[in-house]
Amino acid sequence: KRSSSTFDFASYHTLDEIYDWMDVLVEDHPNLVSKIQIGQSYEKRPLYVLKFSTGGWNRPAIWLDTGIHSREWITQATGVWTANKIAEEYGKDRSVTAVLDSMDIFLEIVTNPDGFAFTHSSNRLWRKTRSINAGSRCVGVDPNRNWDAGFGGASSSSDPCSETYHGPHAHSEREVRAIVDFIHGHGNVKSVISIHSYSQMLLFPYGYRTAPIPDHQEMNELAKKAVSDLAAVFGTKYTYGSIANTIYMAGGTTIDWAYDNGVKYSFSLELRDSGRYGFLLPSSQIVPTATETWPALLDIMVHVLEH
Ligand code: ING
Ligand code: ZN
Repeated sequence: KRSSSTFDFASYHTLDEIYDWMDVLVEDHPNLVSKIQIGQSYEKRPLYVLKFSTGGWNRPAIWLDTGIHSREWITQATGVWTANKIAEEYGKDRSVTAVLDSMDIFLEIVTNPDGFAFTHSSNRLWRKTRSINAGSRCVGVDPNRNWDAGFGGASSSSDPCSETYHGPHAHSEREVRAIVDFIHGHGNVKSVISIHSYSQMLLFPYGYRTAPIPDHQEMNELAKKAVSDLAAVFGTKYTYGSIANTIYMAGGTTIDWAYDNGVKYSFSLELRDSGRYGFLLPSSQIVPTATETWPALLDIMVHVLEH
């Protein structure tokens, strides 16, 4: 019988392998995990989200996404490991159990499946979606510049050939629109954690302006604790702070949109490494990366639960 826990978490996998594994995880934990489809990609692939829930109706929720930039393979791999960890630790780990006794967790592992398929078939370093741009030979939109928050601002381009092309209008990409509709439709999402690589950072709004958010101090303290607990595992150092102050100003990003749409605890992680391997992080670092990220994610989830 296939089992979700005997999957090879220490290797990178294709889209089909990850989608098949999601079904096995659901089979193994039918009272905790379900799979929902929130939409379709530009190339008509299903957009799947794992829902971790112990019941209730429309409980306060935490949204996690990995792989919105398809070449950031450590993020989808960390998403798989984390999904398995949540399922295994419920009823064992006190924090996971407390979180899931009151809240739901939604996790979209392959947030940009067209791009991810393309990184396997054609171009390992593909970042964007795969939508065709009218009047251009260049393909794709940067899905972390496509959100309706400072859309068209800093570090985004109106050139369809750019890696940071913001798209023809906000939420033009189905992969982005599906999340917007899901979060609005849900109405009770308290936290969005959008996971990228690489640079080893924990970021919070804003990216489209330099002024601090009203919740800056609380977010900064939470981020400080999260990176400290991450570093305690293997000594990996993360910097933290607002997007604009820590990495660069950027318009149209996921977490600025989430924050401006009522999701107070909006964070982005930039996972390993700090540039030696970059997007081509060796698979031997998957389990260590996911393992050290876990306490940081739990810190945020427990803080959300308690506030
Ligand atoms: N870097 C991010 C980018 O989209 C980032 C940096 C992350 C900005 C989160 C805003 C929010 O430019 C990578 N590597 O994707
Ligand atoms: Zn990214």
